[in-house]
Amino acid sequence: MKLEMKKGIDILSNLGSVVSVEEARNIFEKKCDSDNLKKISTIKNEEALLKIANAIALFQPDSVWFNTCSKEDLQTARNGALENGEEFKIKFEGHTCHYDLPEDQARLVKQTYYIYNEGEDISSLALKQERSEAKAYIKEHMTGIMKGKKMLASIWSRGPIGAKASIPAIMITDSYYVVHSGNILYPNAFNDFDSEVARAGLFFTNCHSYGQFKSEDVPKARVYMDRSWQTTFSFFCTYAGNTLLLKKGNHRFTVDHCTYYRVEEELSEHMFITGLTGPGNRKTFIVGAAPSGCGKTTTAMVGTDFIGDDLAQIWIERDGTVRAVNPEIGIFGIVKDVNYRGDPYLMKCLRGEIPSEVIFSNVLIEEDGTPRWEGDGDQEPTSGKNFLGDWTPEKKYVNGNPVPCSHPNSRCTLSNADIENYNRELGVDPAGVPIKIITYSGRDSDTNPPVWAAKNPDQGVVIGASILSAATATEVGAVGVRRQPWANAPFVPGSLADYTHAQFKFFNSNKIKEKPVMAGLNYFLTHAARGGEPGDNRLLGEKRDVKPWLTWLEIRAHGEVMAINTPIGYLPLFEDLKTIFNETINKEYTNKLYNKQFSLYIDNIIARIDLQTKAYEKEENCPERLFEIYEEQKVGLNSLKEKYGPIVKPSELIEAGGTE
Ligand code: OXD
Ligand code: MN
Repeated sequence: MKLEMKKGIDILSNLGSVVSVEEARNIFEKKCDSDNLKKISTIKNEEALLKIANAIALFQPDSVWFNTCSKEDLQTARNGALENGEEFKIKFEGHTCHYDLPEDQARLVKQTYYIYNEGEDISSLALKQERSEAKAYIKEHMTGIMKGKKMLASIWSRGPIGAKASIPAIMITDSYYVVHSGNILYPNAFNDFDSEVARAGLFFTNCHSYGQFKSEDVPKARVYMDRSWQTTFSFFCTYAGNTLLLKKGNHRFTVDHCTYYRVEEELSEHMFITGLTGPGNRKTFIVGAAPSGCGKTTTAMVGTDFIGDDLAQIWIERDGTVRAVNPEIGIFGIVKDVNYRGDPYLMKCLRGEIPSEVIFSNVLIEEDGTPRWEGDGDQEPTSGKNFLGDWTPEKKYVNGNPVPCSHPNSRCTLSNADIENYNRELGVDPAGVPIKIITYSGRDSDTNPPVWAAKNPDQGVVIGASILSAATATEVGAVGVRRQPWANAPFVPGSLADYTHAQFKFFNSNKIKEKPVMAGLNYFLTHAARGGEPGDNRLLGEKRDVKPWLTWLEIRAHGEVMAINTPIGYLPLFEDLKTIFNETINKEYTNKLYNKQFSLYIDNIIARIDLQTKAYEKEENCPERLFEIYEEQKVGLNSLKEKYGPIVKPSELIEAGGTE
C-alpha cells in the first residue's frame, strides 16, 4: 500500500495530549518569559502551535527559548553551545570544535526506523517499526527527557523562501550545537512561517534530545521518522546526521512527497549542485548523486559556481526547464583528505585565511588549538586531543589497531556564503538554477569507467538505479560493497519500485523541453582492477581529475564533442580528454591511462547487470522498462565480447559502434 498522510495516531500529539490552541497558549505562558511569548505570538498556524505545545508537554523542559535567527538569537545559540560544553573555541576566531560520543560518530543506521501503518510498503533497504510499538518506545524514553533543561525551538526553511520546492520545518531540541549548526545550514523561516506553510501546503516537525550524553545510553538511541505525520524523533545521540533532522530526517519526507504526491513534477535527491563556466562564459549547472562519503563535496567545489554539496530539490518549471534549489545554505562536510591540493576553497576557510564561522567535529585539536585531520596535507600531528581524549600516534584501540588522529567521519560545518566559489545570488534564488547535466556515482573499484553519458532518459534512470558502492565511515557499522540506488537508498522510505517509477516519469516527461544529459561518474577505479598487481588498490586517477570529467560532460551537453557509442552509453574520445586535461588542470593525459580507464570489462559489467536485475526482480511492481534496458545492454555487451573478448578497448568500441 502507498503512503497515506495523517493516517493513524499522531504520536507527538497523542503523547502530549494538548488538543486546543487555548491549552497550547497556556503552556507557552507557563514555560516562556515575556520575550519568548512575544516571539511565539507571531506564529498563527494552529497545527504548528499544537505541535510545539505537545513537545513541551511530552518533554517537560523547565523553560522554552525560541530562536528567531535575529542577531541576538544567533549569538545566544553560539554562547549556549560554549557554556554547556557542547563546543569549545579553537585557534581561529569564529571556529569551534564539538565532540560526539565514540559510539555516535556517524548515522546510526541500525537504530533508524520508519514508523509505518499496517499494510504500508517500506523500502526493502530500510528498517521499519509499527506505529504502536514506536509510540511505546518514544513514550518510555522521551517522556520528561528535557526535565531540568531548556527546550530550544527553531523554524527554518528547507530551501530559499518562496521557492516552489521549499518546505518549512520546526526543529525542537535541547542542544545548542544543533541550533548553532542549523543556523549555519538553513535559511531562517521564523518570520515567514505562516505564509510559507500556506504556499507549500505542509511543514515538518522535528524533535531531538541528547539526554544525558552518556555512552551507555547510545544503544537505546533511536531516530524515528513518522512518515504519515511528517514528524521525527531522535534521542540519546548528538552526531548531527542523527540529530539535525532537517537534513536527512526531512530529506526522507521530501523523497516521500515527490514519490507519492509530485510524480512527474518534482524529485528530491541526494545530490550536489554546481555550475561550470564553459566556452564563451556560459554557465552550465550540474546536479550529481553519490553515496555519503563518496566525493559529492569535492565534486561540487570544482565548479566555478558552487550551489550545494549534499541535497537537491529538482522540479520541472513551466518554461520546460529542469531547475534545482539547494535546501541548505551551508555544508556539513567530511574533512578527511581535505587539503590545499584537492580542496583549496574549503581549506581557505578551515585554515582561517578567510574569516568564517566553522564548527569542526571529532577532529584532533593540537595544544595551540589547531584543528587537524587525516590527509590535511600538513606534517603528521604528534599529539593533541580528540573525541577519545589525549591522542598520540602510538594510541591503539583495544584490538590493537592504531587510533587515527581524527575520526574518518569527522566534519566541518560552515556557511556556503563563506566559500569563495559559491554563487551568492543564484545559491539562494527561489527560481533555482537550470540543470543541464545529471550525474550518478559510487565507490566502484573495478567496473565502470570514469565518465559515460546515457543515450536517453531511460538509460540515465538505469545508471542511477545501478549505483553500487563500498561502505564508508558515514554509517556506524557499515561494511562491504552494497547497492546504493540513486545514492539515495538510505533515504527512500517507500518501496524502491515506487521511487523507480517516479524517476522514469520525471525524466521522460513531455513537459521537459530539453532533456538533460544523464551520466555516470566513477573516481575509484584501482590499478589492481585494470591490469595491475592484485591488491594494488591505488586509484588510477586523482581528486583533481574531477574537473576534466565534468568539463567533458559540459562540452558534450552543448553538443560540441563526439563520443563513442557503446551499449552502456557514450564514452569520451582520447583526443578530447587529452586537450581537456591539459587545459583544465595542466596534466598530461596518456593513451595508456585512457585505455585502462575506458576499456569495457564486459564480465564485470554483466555481473553488475545480473546482480541488479535479481535484486529489482524481488521488488513488487518494479517498472518493466528497467529490466528491458538491462536486457538491451546485456545483449549489446555480449555481442562485443563475442567479437573482441572480455576486455574491449576504446578503438574496438569505435569500430563496433562508431561515434555520434
Ligand atoms: C551526510 C550523509 O552527512 O549523507 O550528508 O551522511
Ligand atoms: Mn549526504
